[in-house]
Amino acid sequence: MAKIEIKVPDIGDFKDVEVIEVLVKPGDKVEKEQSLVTVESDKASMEIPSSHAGTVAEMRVNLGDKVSEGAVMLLLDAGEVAAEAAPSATPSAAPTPAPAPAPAPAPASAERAEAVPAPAPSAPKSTDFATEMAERPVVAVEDSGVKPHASPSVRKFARELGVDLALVRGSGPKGRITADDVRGFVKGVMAGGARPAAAPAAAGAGLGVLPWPQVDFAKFGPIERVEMSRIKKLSGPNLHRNWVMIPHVTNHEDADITELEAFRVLLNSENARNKDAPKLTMLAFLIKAAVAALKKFPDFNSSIDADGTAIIRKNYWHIGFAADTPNGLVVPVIKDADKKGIFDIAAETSTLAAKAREGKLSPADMQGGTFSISSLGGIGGTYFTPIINAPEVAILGVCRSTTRPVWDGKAFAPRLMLPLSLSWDHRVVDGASAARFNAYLASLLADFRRAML
Ligand code: CAO
Repeated sequence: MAKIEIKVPDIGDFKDVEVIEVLVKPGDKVEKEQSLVTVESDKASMEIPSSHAGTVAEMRVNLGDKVSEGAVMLLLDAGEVAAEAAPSATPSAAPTPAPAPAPAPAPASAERAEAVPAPAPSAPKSTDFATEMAERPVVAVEDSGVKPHASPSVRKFARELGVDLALVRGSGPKGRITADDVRGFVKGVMAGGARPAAAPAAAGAGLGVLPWPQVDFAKFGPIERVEMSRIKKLSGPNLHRNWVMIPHVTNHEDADITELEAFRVLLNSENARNKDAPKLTMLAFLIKAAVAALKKFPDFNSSIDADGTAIIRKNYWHIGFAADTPNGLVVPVIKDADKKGIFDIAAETSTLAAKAREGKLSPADMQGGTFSISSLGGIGGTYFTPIINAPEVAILGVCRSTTRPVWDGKAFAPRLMLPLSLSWDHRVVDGASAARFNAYLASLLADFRRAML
């Protein structure tokens, strides 16, 4: 029987990366594209699939080994399937996959999303191995310490069981959560035992809520089943966790942006003939103003430490902004927004928003955020309650500005008012600070010269 060497394909930036999980053993039957091992760099982890179907004859990698493209992972007795795939008598020769395309885009990071979904769920499902590689979720490893440490397959397993990994104590190396830990957790919950606490908010009893209603909707009328996009499937559990685990409060405020909007329109009209000048958006001013407010109120630019006993203030200001895409919500991040001018920020938000819509954001585009802004100003609405993008502790929601009569002490004057909604984590911030933050932010937008101070 032909033995085929199954090698590590082109996995982009993953070079000399550690094997953190071996998912098969000699004698196992594997399907083409079944995951064989998980590798992890300092930034992310990825499962490597098999390029062929067959039976594992011999493992060539062990836990802890370092591998790069071309390393032989295992030998496969490929039988007839392989004979067809590799008609030359040469043993080995897993096909060399084409270079993996751009890194899998878009974790819907209203979490530093755990898994980064690949784009374009509407595209026909590819059977091409290289494309499959590119579509595999890359799991971003966050540096906050809050994120549970687990391989993609364990995350998938936990998702299937509806287990929040933040609640599971990892028994693997460096506290990594294994599949057995997830099983043990489920058994513990089913037996009514105490939950093993891991994350700061994990202690305490379960929510004890009723099971989700199971309804046969077709009994009541015609229905249509629409599969969720990958981004939605991945962002949903993150949003749910953030909503359930963070004690959210939202403060609302109105900012008088009459002068700022006039200034923005003036600058855009001055630059109308300059093709290289980016269009200035209110979002760019908001990002700059938010940085100034975060500098004045540093607790809003922080995260809770993994053990829940300290606040990690960040002396960098990376501002995420929610971008609406055909496949769902993603949050690209403007890094070092404090060091950039308004025109640069406007250009970067425009580039990142376009990449988001095309499903081309890389994991790096969405990592490291310290505070987020969700602007619905181009769409409408008055106020809303944005969900905090953990492990951040606050998020600013912005709605459509409207001209309203505002009392100036002597008379009503028409003023352009921008509704701001700040959601904040009550474990870190209190209501008075939030009100001060909002009032300060509004004062900056009312007189933008103050943002330069
Ligand atoms: N008030 C009034 N008008 C506003 C405004 C505001 N607060 N914000 C933007 N506008 C106007 C813009 O000036 C622009 O008008 P013109 O074309 O006449 O100049 C128009 O609305 C469209 O703006 P935009 O939304 O395309 O651009 P933006 O820079 O303001 O926002 C982006 C970019 C990426 C934030 C936006 O496209 C987007 O995706 N928003 C949705 C975010 C979202 O889904 N949040 C919800 C998260 S919770 O599910």
